[in-house]
Amino acid sequence: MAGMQSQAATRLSLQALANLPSSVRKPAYEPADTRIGIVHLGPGAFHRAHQAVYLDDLLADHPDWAICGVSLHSTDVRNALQPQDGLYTLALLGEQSQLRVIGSIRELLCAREEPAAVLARLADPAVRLVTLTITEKGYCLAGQDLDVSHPDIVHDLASPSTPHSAIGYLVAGLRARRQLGLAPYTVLSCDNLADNGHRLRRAALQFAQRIDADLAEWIEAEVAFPCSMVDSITPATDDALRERVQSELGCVDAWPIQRETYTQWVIEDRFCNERPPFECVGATMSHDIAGYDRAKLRLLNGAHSSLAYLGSLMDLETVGDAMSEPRLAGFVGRLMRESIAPAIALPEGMDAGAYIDAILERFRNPSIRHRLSQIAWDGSQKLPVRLLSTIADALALGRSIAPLCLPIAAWMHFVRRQARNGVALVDPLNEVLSSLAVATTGDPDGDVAAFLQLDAVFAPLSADKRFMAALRAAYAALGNATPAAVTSALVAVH
Ligand code: CS2
Repeated sequence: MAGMQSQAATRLSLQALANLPSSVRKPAYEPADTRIGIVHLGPGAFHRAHQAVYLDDLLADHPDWAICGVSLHSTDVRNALQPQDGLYTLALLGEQSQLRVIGSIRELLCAREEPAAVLARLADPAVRLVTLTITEKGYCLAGQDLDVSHPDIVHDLASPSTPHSAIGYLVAGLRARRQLGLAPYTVLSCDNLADNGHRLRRAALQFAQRIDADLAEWIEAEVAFPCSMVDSITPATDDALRERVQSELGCVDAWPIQRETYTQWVIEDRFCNERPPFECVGATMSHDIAGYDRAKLRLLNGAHSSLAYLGSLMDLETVGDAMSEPRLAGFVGRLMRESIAPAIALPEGMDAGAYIDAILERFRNPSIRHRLSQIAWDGSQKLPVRLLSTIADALALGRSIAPLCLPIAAWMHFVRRQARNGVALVDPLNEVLSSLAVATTGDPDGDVAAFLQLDAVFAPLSADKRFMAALRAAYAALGNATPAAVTSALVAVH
């Protein structure tokens, strides 16, 4: 027993790898022998559960594509992983759950504390690719354009050599490379935004134009911003995972992560510098990914957000719980089949029915506890790309939008409930939303009109009379938003 206790206190590290039990899969290469070829902005759980795993598969044969993970503001990831030589454990949650140690992140930086080191990496000729998972809010967009009133952008435009935002860093790095006569890196967005590469390119160009017109021209001509679609359900780390990992590894991992076994990465094959042979490790290289990203965002993520807000009002805790509620599960299945799929142009050859069935099966995965509260974060950023864009397309096609408005109305009730209970929202618009919600009275006309003032969320739909009427009806149908009232609304809507 004494031996076990002292082992349990050991930290995961390169040295500890040799002593891990054989049931735990380890990197098939010497992490110390790899070289950094990618800078990744935003090495949170999703990146570490998804892209870093594809690279971990690749490094054995292609050792010059290791990752430098850069957090823009928080020191948490660096402080957790640096003492572990960048190693961390991934739990794959399926019928047979497996633990795997990932070694592809070889350097961790926090830009706020080490800006010079980040800029030096971006200017390193061995870095040929910059990838990003900074979530919707990290793009600092207002609609399709760069939000030049965003405090980080205001700062970066005034001091472009000491940026705060991801856009500021991307452009500062490109500027340095141009000055040094180096080829630019490709910029690959891996966030849940339709046309993510195009949006990022537009924002970067708008930023560059304001600081240096020649640089903007160079970026426009020389830099590729391919789009990509990423998919893997990644529930946040909890104590149960930490304990399981510690007991199976026999050593401490400060920040293990977990995800379902399913994973998909579709990448537009348009790079301006060398790229890793992603196709060798299961990613799909494509010349046109538009369609894949829309289908995934609007079907999977649209359904997820619907479950999150409706399910939270029903006092349910996880996606699994929500899928066990026949009325809610039935509503979401119909929403995808009858309201979302017919309103989008699906990629050629995609069987919508099979795709939807597979998503519902993933949501029912009994090995996963994916909290609705996690999915409910950042609603103001997620709803426009996940559901409101489908509503706009459905209106253009003259289709009914009543079912699509129910989750939007549920979000409003959810925001209202959190404000009335004094629970802070996890959302960049938290303050605006809370003061708006506190002033609501429960009257559908007044409340919906107040929410529709939020241009950042509702433009360009806010003035559409059909949308206003359908949203008011959905808001009224949810009544006082108790579980019983939500259940009745779910039944009545279709
Ligand atoms: C989820 C996504 O948290 C959320 O908003 O909808 O993280 C979802 O699990 C992934 O996009 C699946 O690929």
